[in-house]
Amino acid sequence: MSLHSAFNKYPAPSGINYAYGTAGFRYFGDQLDSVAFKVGVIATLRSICLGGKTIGIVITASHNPPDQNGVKVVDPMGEMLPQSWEPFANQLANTKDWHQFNQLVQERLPENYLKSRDIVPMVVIARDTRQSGPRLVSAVIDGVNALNGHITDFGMLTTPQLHYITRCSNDGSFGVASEQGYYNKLIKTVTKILQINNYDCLDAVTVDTANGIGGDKLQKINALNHVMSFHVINGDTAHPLRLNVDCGADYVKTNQRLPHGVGNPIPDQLYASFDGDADRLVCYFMDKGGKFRLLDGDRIATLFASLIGGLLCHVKGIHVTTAIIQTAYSNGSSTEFIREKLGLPVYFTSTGVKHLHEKAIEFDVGIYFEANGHGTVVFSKKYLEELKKYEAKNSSEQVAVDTLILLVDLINQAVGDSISDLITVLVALKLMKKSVEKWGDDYSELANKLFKLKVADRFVFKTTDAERRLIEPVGVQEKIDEVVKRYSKGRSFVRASGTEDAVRVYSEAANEDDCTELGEKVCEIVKGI
Ligand code: G16
Repeated sequence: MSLHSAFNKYPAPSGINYAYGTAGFRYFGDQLDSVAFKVGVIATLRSICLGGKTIGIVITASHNPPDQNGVKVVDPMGEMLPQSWEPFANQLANTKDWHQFNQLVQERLPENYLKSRDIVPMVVIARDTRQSGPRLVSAVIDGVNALNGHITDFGMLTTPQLHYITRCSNDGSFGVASEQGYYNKLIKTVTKILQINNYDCLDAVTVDTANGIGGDKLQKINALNHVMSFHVINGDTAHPLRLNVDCGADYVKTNQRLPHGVGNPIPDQLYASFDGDADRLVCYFMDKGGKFRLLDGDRIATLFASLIGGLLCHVKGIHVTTAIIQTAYSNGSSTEFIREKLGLPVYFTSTGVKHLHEKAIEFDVGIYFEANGHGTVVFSKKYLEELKKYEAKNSSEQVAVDTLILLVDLINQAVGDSISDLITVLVALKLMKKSVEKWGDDYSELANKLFKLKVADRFVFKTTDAERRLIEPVGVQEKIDEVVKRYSKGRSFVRASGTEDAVRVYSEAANEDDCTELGEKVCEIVKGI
C-alpha cells in the first residue's frame, strides 16, 4: 500500500489533540488507529535517520483501564524516543491533510537516503493483552510498510521484553534478540549468582500480575528453571477486560492495600504486584500485627543501593560514582534515608522514566525508581571495566566482584522491568540475609496520598523544579504554599498527568489525618481555578 493510500485508510478523528506524553500516545483504544499508523511512519523515519538501526514500538496502556491503549517508540539502546522528536510526533499525529503530512515526512528523510535509498529501516513491535492491540499492530505495520520498512511482530510481550529485544537487535553483546534469549540470559545469570554465593535457589514468591502479560511470562520462567518459582495470582489474560481491575502495582500503590485475590496473607512474607505490561513492581507484606506494609519503588531503590554499596565495600580501590534519582512522588523519608544513612546523593527529575534514565546515566551506578515501582539501575562502561580488571585478594573479594559483574546482566538496564526487578529484590534479600520485616524497618514513610482530579483543561497546569512547583495558573502555587506550611512535614504538589486526562495532587505529612486534610485542601484550590 502506498503512503497516500495508507494515510487515507487511517483518517484522524476530529476533536482530539494528540500529545506524546509521559509514555507515548495514550487514549481509548478506538481513538488510536490513525496514531498507530503514524507511529509506524515515525519509527521507520527514526530508523532511516539512524542509518537503519532497529526501532521498537510497544502497544500498551500499562496501568490504565482495559479500554485504553497506547503506542510508544523505543530507541535503539532501549531508551524512550528522544524528547527532540516529540514535537514532530505530535505534529504528524494531528495532521489531517495529506499534502501537509507528506511534506512533513519528506522533510525528515535525510539527503543521503533520498539519493541512494540503500538503508533498510528496521522496526520490532509487541503488544500487551488488550483487545484493541491486534488492530493497532496492523495499523503500525501499514505505516512501516508504506515507507518500505521491515517490521517483525513479536506478538504479546511485556514492555521490558520489547525494550530488551530492541537493544539486542542493535547491540549483540546485550543478548539474543528473542523472547527465549531474554529468559536464557536471566536464568543463566541468577543461577550463577546463587552458585557463587553458595545458595541453591531463591525463595518462592506470590505475584499479582494484574491479569496482564507478566503472568504468562512468569509461568514460562517457572517451566524453564529450577532456581526460582513464582506463584501467579490475578493471571487471567484470557479475559482482557479484567486487566488492572482491583489488582496490580498501581492499585496497590495508590490504595495502599492488598490486591484482590491474595486471600489471607502469611505474616512477614513477601508478596509482589506487577502492572498491566510488567514494567512496574511494588512489594509488600502483612506484619505480625496485621498491618499492610508497602515496599514501593523508593524502597526498591534503597534495597538495590544497599546491595550494590555493600558489595562495593569489599572491593577496595575501585572508584565509581553512585547516585539515586527520584521524582517529586518519592517519600521524604526515603530521601532522608538515602542521604543520611546510605550517604548517597539524590537527584530529582520530572515524572517519566525518560527523565530519570537521562539523569541516571551520568553516574557509574545510576539507580532510578519512581515511587510507583517503575525503575532500574544503569551501569557505566567504567564500572564494568574497573571490576573486570580488579585483582581480588581473597575468595570473598572475588565473590563480591563476580556478583557485581553479574548484576549488570541481571538488571534490565534498558528499562524498568517487573520481572528482573523482582528477581533482583529476591537476590538482594538472600545475599544480604535480610528479612522483609527488616527491609520494611529501614525507615518509616511519612503519610502520603495521591488524588486524581478531572479538570476542564489539564494543560493549563505548568510546573517547574522537577514538577514540584506550579508556575501556571499564576498565583496557585502561593495558595498551596500557604496551606502546606500549616502542617508538620507537609508537602504537596500538583501536576497534569501525562498518561490520563486528569490532574494529580500529591500530599505528604507527619500523620494520616494531616496528610488527608492537606491533600483535600489543595484539591479544593485546584477545583476553584
Ligand atoms: C507511565 C510512565 C511512568 C509514570 C506513569 C504515570 O507509567 O512510564 O514513568 O510514572 O506513567 O505518569 P503520569 O502521572 O504522567 O500519568 P506506565 O507504567 O503507565 O507506563
